[in-house]
Amino acid sequence: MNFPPDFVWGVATSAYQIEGAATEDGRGPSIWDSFCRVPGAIADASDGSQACEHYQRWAQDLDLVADLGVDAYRFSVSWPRVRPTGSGAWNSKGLDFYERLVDGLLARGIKPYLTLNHWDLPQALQDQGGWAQRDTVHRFVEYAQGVQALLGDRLSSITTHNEPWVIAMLGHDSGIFAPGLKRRATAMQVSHHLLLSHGLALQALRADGSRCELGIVLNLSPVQPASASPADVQKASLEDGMLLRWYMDPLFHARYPQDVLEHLGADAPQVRAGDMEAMATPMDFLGLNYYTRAVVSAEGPWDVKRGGRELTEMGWEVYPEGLTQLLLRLHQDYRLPPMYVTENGGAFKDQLSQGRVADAARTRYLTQHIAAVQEAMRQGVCMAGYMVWSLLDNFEWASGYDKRFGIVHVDYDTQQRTLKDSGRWYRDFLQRQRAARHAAEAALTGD
Ligand code: PNW
Repeated sequence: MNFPPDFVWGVATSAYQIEGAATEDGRGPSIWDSFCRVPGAIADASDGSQACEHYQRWAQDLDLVADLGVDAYRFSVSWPRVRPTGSGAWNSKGLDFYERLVDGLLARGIKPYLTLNHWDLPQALQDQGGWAQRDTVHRFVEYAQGVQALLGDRLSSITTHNEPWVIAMLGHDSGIFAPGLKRRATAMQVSHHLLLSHGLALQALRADGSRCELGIVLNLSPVQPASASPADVQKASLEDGMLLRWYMDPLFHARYPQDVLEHLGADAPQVRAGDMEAMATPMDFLGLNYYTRAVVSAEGPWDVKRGGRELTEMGWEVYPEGLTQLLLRLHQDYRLPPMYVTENGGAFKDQLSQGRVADAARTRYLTQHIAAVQEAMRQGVCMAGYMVWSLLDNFEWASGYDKRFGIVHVDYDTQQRTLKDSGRWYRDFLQRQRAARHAAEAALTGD
């Protein structure tokens, strides 16, 4: 497989899933700290208070990232670590941590890709209504400006939000994620405020002289009808509207999709003059997290199809051609900046035995999805990079620690890290990519 020489290869993590140190050095509580205390919310009744102890072990973890030979590391900042109540005083010890992390990446020759909001909203802001409140939009813009003022000169990339659909729908409609609310109208207002805060943050960061690539990360899937029946086809089209067009249309066409607005009726969000234009502020990149396709039928809620295909431990179907389909469709329907796959990977039954994790299924998953990206590029889609989810086994939200996505195994008793076979494969793959890159450059310069 040959990719362009400037294609960015990476690995990804997020703050609440790996850092631990939930009460250290002045970090304030986040909505995930609170949600984890709700009985039954987390499958194994765990939380992120210790996780991978990355807050203490960051230097060792960055050595692992460097050993892989990636170009970039995608991580997120914990908002309540750097501004404990989301407004008011900043926490210098929290800021120091991210400064050490970013400098540590640069010292190892790795590009820092920073995400501002990977779900861990300060609880104090939730107490005032959270993302359903328009004020939170302005608190987020201040947060973005504060982080850029400190780190912007050393970052390659800033993502405003990770997966606004998940925050809105899983957090405020089904309620299976923090803050655990179950009201459609609230969820849609939250999605509006996330998109608005994204656009206003981009404007503010640019006004402050940003030198980073700026964008957003969406979780998208092709949404397919379970059968050719008109009812299933119609349902699939509506779910595609809720998942993909609800975010892509405002970001790129400054409008919400009409069919979804009509379906929502009174649950549609309150929109003020100027909001739609702000949301469509041009981006430097679009990030996509891809795991599987969605197959929907008129009767049931949407589901992953269990059509004999391999399922991961999450119950998600392994469906790499869906990634090619998705990228081609986006390329056809929108005028896009370069895209990254900012997350892709799987939870599999890993067994650590004699210092080795023989996770052939994960290696196969990654190989097939990287090939799917390449196929889209061959058909003309502009792709800037690909990142594996995840560097480490970590706190998998409502699933707790039982589901492991890492290419590095974590023993939660000893905090020992072990590179899995998939991690070795990724390292070797990247080495071959680099060798091909050098050969191509040598051919160009004629030596
Ligand atoms: C993403 N869904 O979450 C997140 O960005 C990661 O933090 C997470 O660990 C990873 O995927 C694996 O789950 C999602 O149900 C969680 O559609 C759930 C869904 C999608 C994305």
